Amino acid sequence: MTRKSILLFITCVTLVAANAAAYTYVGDVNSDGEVGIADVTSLVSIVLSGEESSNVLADVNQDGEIGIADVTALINYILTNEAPRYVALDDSAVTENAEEIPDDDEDPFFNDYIENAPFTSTVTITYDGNTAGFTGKPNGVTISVDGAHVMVISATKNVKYVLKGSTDNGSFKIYSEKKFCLTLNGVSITNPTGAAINNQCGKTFYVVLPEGTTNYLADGPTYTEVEQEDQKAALFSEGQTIFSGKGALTVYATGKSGITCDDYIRFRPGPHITVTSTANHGVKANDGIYINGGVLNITVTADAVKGINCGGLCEITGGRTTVITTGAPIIATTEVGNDTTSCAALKADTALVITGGILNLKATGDGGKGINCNSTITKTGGDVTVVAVGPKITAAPKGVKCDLTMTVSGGKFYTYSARSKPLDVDGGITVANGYTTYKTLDHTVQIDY
Ligand SMILES: [Ca+2]
Ligand SMILES: [Ca+2]
Ligand SMILES: [Ca+2]
Repeated sequence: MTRKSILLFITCVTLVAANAAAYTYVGDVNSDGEVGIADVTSLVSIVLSGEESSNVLADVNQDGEIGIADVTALINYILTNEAPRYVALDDSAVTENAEEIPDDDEDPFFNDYIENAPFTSTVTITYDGNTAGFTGKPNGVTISVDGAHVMVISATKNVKYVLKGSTDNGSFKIYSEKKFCLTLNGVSITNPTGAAINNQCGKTFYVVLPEGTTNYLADGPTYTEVEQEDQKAALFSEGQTIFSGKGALTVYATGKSGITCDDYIRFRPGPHITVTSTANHGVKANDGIYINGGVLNITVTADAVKGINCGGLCEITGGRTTVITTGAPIIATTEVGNDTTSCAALKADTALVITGGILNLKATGDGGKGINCNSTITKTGGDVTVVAVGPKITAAPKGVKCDLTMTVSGGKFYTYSARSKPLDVDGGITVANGYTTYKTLDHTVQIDY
């Protein structure tokens, strides 16, 4: 069968879709799945009562308070049929895809799967306040402990390091000649002067979160730098970093980014990972980000930062990823004029490919974008919701900005911008046959079926 594609022009209104009950809409004050006059009645009664309300959908203009301005905003949404979807962090369970684990060692990603990497010796490191201890050190591994700061130097193969306990002034730093496994077995590490985890090994780095464990990693506001060494995040790795397991990890960064890798990052199905940075990016990788599953909640609040910042292929095949970014642009004056860098929930320097999973993105700052892609966007599946609700002061808060072409041949796609273009694709959009529902209003573009 030939796949006949049709072009969707943003100016062309084909069909106006009813708000699907599967999504939550700002202004649905009575939570009946649609935004209508009944919500005005509910909202007015909240406003008139003068009492505090925890109903986040009643804060229609999303300014953090509920008042008469929200009634005006709600009526406007009803008149234009353009209430935006409500995007919030979501730690509930997600339906995961079955994983295909490559068993051919010629497969380029064979080494991403810990199932293909036997670990024959285990070092257990236990943090306890201002101290740390270890057991099980094999030959070829040197461990030095300074307070609760642990440094490992290893030339040995097949070593697994298991971290547990808690410290407010500690870290785990490793130089290894071989790939290794780091199991976070209910550990809490805050390093006030640098990364909580600092992996200087360029080989595969397996981060395993065992089911039932909760883990916490935090940096501090000021890093003590080491010359000719990178230390870019609360969890930093030189080598490709693979997250697996069914446990939970919270990363809280106030000095730099949350998770940064100078190679690529893969999130396998299973983990619940929450990343917050008040200083820089949420998750950044130089060579690629693969989200195959898990629950990923990212919040970034700083100027010009990105929730997900990907220097290589960004591929989303499963799981549920939610990103909320807040921050103003940074304007640099150059010889040719001003260069403005805005926040984005997801920034892709090369191709963005979405084949499955749920992706919920929200940008709230001046000029903050949902997706900013320097290359092509290819969407063959998955459910994508993007809202840009920030003001347009020095930059345009676009929902999706794509420098090349965008192709949609599967899944659902929704983008909203309160004060700029919801969808701005320089090279044109191609939507495959079979899509029956398009909604293209002033602030909303929806490609659905
Ligand atoms: Ca309603
Ligand atoms: Ca409000
Ligand atoms: Ca580096």
